[in-house]
Amino acid sequence: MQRFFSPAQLIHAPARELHNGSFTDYAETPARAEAILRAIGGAAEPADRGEGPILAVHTPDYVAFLKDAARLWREAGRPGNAIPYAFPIVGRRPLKLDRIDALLGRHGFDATTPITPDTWAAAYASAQTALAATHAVLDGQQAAFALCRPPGHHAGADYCGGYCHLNVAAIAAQAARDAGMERVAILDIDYHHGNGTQDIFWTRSDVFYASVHADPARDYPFYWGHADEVGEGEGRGATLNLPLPHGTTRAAFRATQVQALDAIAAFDPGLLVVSFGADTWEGDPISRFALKTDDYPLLAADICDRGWPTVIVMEGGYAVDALGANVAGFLSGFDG
Ligand code: SP5
Ligand code: ZN
Repeated sequence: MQRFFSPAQLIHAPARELHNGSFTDYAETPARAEAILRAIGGAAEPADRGEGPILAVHTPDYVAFLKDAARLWREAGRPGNAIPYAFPIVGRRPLKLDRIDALLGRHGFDATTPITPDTWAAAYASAQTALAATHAVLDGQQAAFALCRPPGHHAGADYCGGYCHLNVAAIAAQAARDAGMERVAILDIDYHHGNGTQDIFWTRSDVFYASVHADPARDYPFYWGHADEVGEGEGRGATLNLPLPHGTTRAAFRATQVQALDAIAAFDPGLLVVSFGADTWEGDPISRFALKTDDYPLLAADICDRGWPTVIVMEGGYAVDALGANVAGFLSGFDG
């Protein structure tokens, strides 16, 4: 399987994140990507396809914000990385404020996603990596892997959050649509619900979004991913949420993924994007499922067996020492 990664993705390295009321080490570290890269034996550098495919998903205001935020933060006299502290909760007017703290809250939904002077360049490279894998599949490969990092599925059209800045799965899916693929499906099997991906395609019938994730009644991102969220307008029925309880092991996860795959089969996509997170692993430091390393090849084979041309993009997974084996194991399920 072709694999893509750009070294520029490593330069985003926030020092700390707000966690349970204190600052702790940032969980989404460059070491994650390095561990995966070692385990899969390297990856090809993506071509640069420019900002067009990013702006096909994200708003110009938001892209400008990602580029400017670290500079505005520094100009306001702040040390360290930019982090929001005030948020315009649902119902606030869309004011044209330019104060850095107002912008951070307007374009971010949590305080765990710091922006550094290198965030834009790394997120841009992560998006190019997703696009390279997408074009490999559009050009005839059966499957390709994008070692995306920073990840993407918590990022919406105009907001960041959950360690995500640009929604790489959405950028991949939209690029496939723009290349003429009529129906594209996204299967999200990260531990967390992909709220950004859901929001981006919420009212659309051409991109089906199915997610297996920790019940948001108990777990981040809380406000999205409940089973009764099915899309709206033309998108009604093109969103499928399958929440699972803490402690979920292989049998329940696999059966639920089959449910998602059956719904995707009914949609009949020409291309599948898999948002793959290894934070479903039993030892993940911030998650509460109990999948084993041996489960990943099997879960991947269930996806592979459906026969859809498949782009795999990397999302979460924070047990750095186990990450390489878990990701390499998942990819091996596509080689069978
Ligand atoms: C892509 C992805 O998996 N994002 C996950 C975001 C989860 N954020 C909420 C949990 C924050 C836990 N912070 C742990 C800090 C450890 N130092
Ligand atoms: Zn996750």
